[in-house]
Amino acid sequence: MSEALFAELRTIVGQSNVLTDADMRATYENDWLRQWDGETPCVVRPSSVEEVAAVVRVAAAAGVPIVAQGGNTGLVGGSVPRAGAVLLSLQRLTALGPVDTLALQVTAGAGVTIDALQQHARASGLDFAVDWGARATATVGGAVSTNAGGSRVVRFGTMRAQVMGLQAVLADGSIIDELAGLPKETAGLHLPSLLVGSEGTLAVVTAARLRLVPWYRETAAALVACDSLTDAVLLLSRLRQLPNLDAVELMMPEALSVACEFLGVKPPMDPREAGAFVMVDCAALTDPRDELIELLADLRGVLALGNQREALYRMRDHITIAIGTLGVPLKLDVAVPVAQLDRLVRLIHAAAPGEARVIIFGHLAEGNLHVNIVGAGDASAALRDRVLQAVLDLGGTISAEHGIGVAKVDWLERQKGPVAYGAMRAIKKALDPKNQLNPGVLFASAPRRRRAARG
Ligand code: 2HG
Ligand code: ZN
Repeated sequence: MSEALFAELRTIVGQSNVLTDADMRATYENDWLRQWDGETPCVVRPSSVEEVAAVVRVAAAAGVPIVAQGGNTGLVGGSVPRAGAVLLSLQRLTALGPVDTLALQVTAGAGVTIDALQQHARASGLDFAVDWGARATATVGGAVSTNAGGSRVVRFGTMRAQVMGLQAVLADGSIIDELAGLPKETAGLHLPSLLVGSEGTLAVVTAARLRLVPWYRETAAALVACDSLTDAVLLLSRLRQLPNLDAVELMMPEALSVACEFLGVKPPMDPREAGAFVMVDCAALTDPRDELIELLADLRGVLALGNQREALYRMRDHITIAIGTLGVPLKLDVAVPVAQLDRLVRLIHAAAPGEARVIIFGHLAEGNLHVNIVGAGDASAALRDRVLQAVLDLGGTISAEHGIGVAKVDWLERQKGPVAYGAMRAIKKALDPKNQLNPGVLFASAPRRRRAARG
C-alpha cells in the first residue's frame, strides 16, 4: 500500500484513526480464539457513514480490498484481514437512535454492541431479541452480516427476522439508505434482506433499523437431565407448549463439566448421571415459574430463579471460552432436522479418534449443534469433512449461525448446489465486480492461513 493512500485515509478519518503500528493492529488481525491469523497494512476507524463511503471509494480506486470488522467475535475467520486488505473497523459507528415505542423499532449504528442495544431498548421497557454470550463485544453490524442467532431464536427468529431496514456502503462507495423500517413494503427487491448473512461480501453495513420486542423481565429457568439425546429431543415437543418459552439450550454432559471446571463451580446436577442436559428458560411480563414447576414435576431437573438462573447462564455462556483453554478445537456450527440429532452425534463420536475430547452443545429447538473436538490432531481435516458430509446427508446445513467465513468456503457449493451457488456468484459479481469486499469469504479467491485444524 502506498504512502499516498495512507495519507488519503488519514485525511478522511483523522491521523489517530489510521493504525499502521504493528502493536496497534494486532488485536484486529487475529480472531479472539486465536483460530485465524491475518495481516493488514492498516486499520481504518471511520466514525460516520460518509467516512466509510469515502474510505471504500479511495481503497477501490487504489485496487486495495477491504475487510469490515465489528467486535471481532466471529468464529469462522470472516472478519480477519487477508491478502493485503485494509481492515475497516466499524466500532466507532455507535450512534443509537431514539426508541420508537409506536413502531417498536430503533436505529443502531453498526458498531453498537448487542448489550448496549439491549440496555437502550430496556430503558424504554422494550428489548432486542437476539442474544448470545458475546453480547458485550459483538456488534450490530457483525450480527447482521452473519445473520446471528443465539439462544432466543425459538421465540423470535434470527437476526434476519429483526432487520427492518439497513444502511450500507456499496463497493463503489455509494450509499444504500433503506432505514424507513416500514413493516409492509412490496416495492421491488428488499436489499436489506439480501445483505443479511452476506458476511461483508456485497456491501459494508453501517446501520440497521431493528425490530424490538416487549421486555419480558420476569424469568425462570430450569436445567433438565435427560437419559439420552433422544429423550431431550422428545422433550422438545412438550417444551414448545410452554406459553413463555424463551430458550431451549442443549448441553451434552462434557460441555457442562468443561464450563463448570473452568469457572471452578460445582455443576448444578451431576454430569455423569445424564445423557444430555436441556436448559429451559421462560420469560414473561408476570412470573412464569409455575409453568416450569409443573413441567419439572415428572422430570429430573432443578429450577433456577434469580441468581441461580444467572449462574446457569454464566455457565452456558462460558462453554466456548472454557473449551478454548483446552487447546485449539475443531469447531463446527451445524444444524440438522431435530429428529436427526441423535444420529449425527453418534456418527461424530464414532468418527472422532479415541484420544480426542468431543464437546457438544447448542440450540436444541433449531437442531443447531456446536461441535467442538479437541485433540484430533492430524485427523482433524478428514473428520471435519466427514461430519459436514453427514450433516448434508441428513438434510442439514454446514453453518447455522456462525457463517461460512473462510472456514467453510470450500463446502458452500456442495450445500447450495451449482444453480443456487451460481446465482450467489452472479449477485456478488454485479455488486462487487472487482472483488473488493471481503475477498475469500463465501467465494474462494484469496490465499488463507490456518493455525491448525479448524471448522
Ligand atoms: C454459543 O452458542 C456460540 O455459545 C459459540 O454460538 C459456539 O463455541 C461455539 O462453538
Ligand atoms: Zn450458538
